Amino acid sequence: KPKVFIAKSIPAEVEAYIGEYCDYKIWEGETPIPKEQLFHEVAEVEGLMTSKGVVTDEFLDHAPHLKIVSNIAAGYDTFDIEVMKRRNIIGTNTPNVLDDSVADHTMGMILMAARKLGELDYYVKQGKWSKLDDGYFLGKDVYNSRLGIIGMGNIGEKVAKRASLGFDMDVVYYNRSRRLDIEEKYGVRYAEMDELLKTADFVVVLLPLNPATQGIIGENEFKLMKKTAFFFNSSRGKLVKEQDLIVALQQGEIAGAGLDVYEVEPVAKDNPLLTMENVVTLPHMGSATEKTRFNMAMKAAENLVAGVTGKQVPNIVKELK
Ligand code: 8YV
Repeated sequence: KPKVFIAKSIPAEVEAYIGEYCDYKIWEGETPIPKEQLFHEVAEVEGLMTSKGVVTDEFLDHAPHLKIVSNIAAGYDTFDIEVMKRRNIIGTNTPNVLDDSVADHTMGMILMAARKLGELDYYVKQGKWSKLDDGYFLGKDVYNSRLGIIGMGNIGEKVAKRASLGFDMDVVYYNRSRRLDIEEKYGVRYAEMDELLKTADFVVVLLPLNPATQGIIGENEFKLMKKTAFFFNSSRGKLVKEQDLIVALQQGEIAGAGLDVYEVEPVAKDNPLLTMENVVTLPHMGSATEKTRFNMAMKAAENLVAGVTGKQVPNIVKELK
């Protein structure tokens, strides 16, 4: 059986499936696995399953037999695409299975920030609810407001559907290409980036991270937004110049934010974002439901097994096809 290494714990059923076809080892320690340890573990293997492993020349020099890196995530910004192309390494992700969970979570962040749900929860738990005066903790309505979605991919579509059909939001989106199918299905409208930023009450970025999108949101974008608007990021921290976001929040250029992702993760304890009451800070949990994480692991396992047994690999990322 081909040797594979699994760099994080996975459900027993997924492990059993891999065991049918592969001679496997699973990393049981803290994730991410330390780099030197990973280099050691991949010396003999043909397949690696990971969610955080950075695939570079240095890494591949330690994995001379490697055929496939199966990423347990939709995002694959950890892949150096040029290096993988040159060295003929298969790279896969887990598309589709997490879209609804991430969209639910994104709507949750929007509601949390707009209606101050986190603050209210904390207030009650601290035993402060003796009387709740009218006029305290007043939020902003989500329904009937305008949502601007930057990036209309699979997750963008699911957010657009919820916002438009469920929350009566006026949804505008910006994307490299028009998505007429989504416009028609959910009554959403394409807008240029400037118009979106200038008019939306809630702006959410749902783009993949790559050299073209890194730092796509910064000072200029926050300046264009309404002072009453909120900014959300459920995709990748590096899409946003985080220092510019901090300044925009400090200077009142925008009203608040909701973040599941950061430039550096885990976020540094002294990051000013963590002391701002108008910022919802979550620990990169968009896909984290039992069912979705199971489905992601299973999909990644199917990719891994196909890659090391010479079968057709279902989810090769588009840049490597
Ligand atoms: C995480 C994600 O990677 O799918 C993605 O791109 O960002 C998430 O699902 C998750 O932490 C995987 O472990």
